Amino acid sequence: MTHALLVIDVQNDFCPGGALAVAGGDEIVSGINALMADYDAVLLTQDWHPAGHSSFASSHDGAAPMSVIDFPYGPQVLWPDHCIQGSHGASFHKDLNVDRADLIIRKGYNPDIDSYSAFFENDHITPTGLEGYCRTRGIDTLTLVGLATDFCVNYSAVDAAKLGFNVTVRQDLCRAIDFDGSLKAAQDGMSSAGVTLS
Ligand code: VGL
Ligand code: ZN
Repeated sequence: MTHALLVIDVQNDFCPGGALAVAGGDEIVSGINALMADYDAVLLTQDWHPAGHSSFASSHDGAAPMSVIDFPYGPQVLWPDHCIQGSHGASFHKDLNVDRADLIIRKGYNPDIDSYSAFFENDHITPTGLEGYCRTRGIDTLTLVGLATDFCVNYSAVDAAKLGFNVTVRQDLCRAIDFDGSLKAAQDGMSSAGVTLS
């Protein structure tokens, strides 16, 4: 077994004070750092949007942040502007042990498609390349931590399970947006996909 720790989006914009702050987002950083030594590989994701990204409410006339509209690939939540490439908000939390990471994979750079999952963009077709990286390194088991439980962690965990990886989500080292029942829906979806929730 080759076991990787996949750390999802521990970035300033998802921490208190950020543009899309997740309550308690900064509380998980020291626990994540402490886990890193136990894994064969540490992989980080970084949400990385161009200014004017199509998932931003500000890109749609009159649309309120957190409203939902139909995109060619299905319903899409319209977010406040966040994680703009090169911005402070897109940077990792200052205490995250980035030096331990073997890989930093960026996602959400395609202006027309959002990308919650570390493996596929929200069209569920366009790969990020992470699957190939994991397979060529012989990584077969993934433990996920990070932000947000109900969006990027959830989508990443479900995709990983569908791809055949053994997947565990450490919920104590994740925090949720919990928008409109999204946390419960995510937990149910992850369980059905065969993800171990611990
Ligand atoms: C995320 C919403 C938009 C996340 C990223 O990291 O969960 N959520 N972009
Ligand atoms: Zn985003």
